[in-house]
Amino acid sequence: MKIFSAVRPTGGIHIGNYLGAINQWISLQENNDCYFAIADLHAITTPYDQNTLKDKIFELAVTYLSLGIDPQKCAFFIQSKVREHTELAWLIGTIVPVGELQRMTQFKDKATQHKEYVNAGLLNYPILMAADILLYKSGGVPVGKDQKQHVEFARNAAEKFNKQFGECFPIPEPLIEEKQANIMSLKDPSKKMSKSGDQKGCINIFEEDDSIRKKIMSAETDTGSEIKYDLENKKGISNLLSIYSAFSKIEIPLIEKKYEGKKYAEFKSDLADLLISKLSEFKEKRYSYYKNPDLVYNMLEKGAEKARIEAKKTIEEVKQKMGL
Ligand code: LTN
Repeated sequence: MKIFSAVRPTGGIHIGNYLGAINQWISLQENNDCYFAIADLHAITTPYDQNTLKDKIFELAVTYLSLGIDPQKCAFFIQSKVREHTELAWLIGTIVPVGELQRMTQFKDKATQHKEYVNAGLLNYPILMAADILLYKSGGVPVGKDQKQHVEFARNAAEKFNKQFGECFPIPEPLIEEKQANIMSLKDPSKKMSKSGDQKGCINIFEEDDSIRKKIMSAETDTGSEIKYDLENKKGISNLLSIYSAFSKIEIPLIEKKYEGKKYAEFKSDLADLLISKLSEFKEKRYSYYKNPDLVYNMLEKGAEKARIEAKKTIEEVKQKMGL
């Protein structure tokens, strides 16, 4: 299946992000025709710093490559380097209703968050996203729940285009991983792990070893002493069990068995060892890419070349169908 997804270049990826979206991309690239983009054109619709945008894009590219995005298996590129994205966005913009754009929840949220910066690009964000997806005639779009409405918008646009100008686009499906482990804050296991505000509860994917150990050892646990998955009464231990399971690929009941009669501290110490060993591989890769930025930019350019081939074909077809 043809797959498209993208991520905005905002800093810092934590283990929750890794176990969520990124892992899904990494498994999809094995058996599908995947296009993965760094959505820099979307990033500029909210306030940003033009002096650091390039660094953020580079950091994101390095992060995804270090975690396992393989440019041999997918097209991994920077959105703005394939100009067909903006071209198709214009064309699609002429067939979608303004009312639908104004009703999008992300638009309303961001427009309230940044009252001084409600630009037309922010309103048109879903159009560009639909163009991203449709440009490759994608059938599947791995996204988080928050982006479902945007994929819905792309589906409507595709249907409308097909009806008005003749069959062209497959109707893309959102691929939302429902059974994904929800990784919670280590400090407050009733909240999602998040990099903003909650440094102690959050483990970055490139976190230093000492810091990983410290954060895991001081993670909030519950009263009692049993190492048992129980989301009602033992949120802290349950969260640590989820993390252990996700990184070791061992089912939770088997982990519970292994730690029967053992103390929290022993379990935590083993979990710290596990994370340190898993994340060390990512850190090594990151280091090697940072030493060789040309290699990274080369990979991204190769990805863009691959993407352009498909993109050009779609644009030609669309223009011809629209009578241009
Ligand atoms: N809006 C998305 C990023 C994004 C995207 C896309 C996702 C841009 N274009 C196309 C899926 C398909 C976000 O903020 N996560």
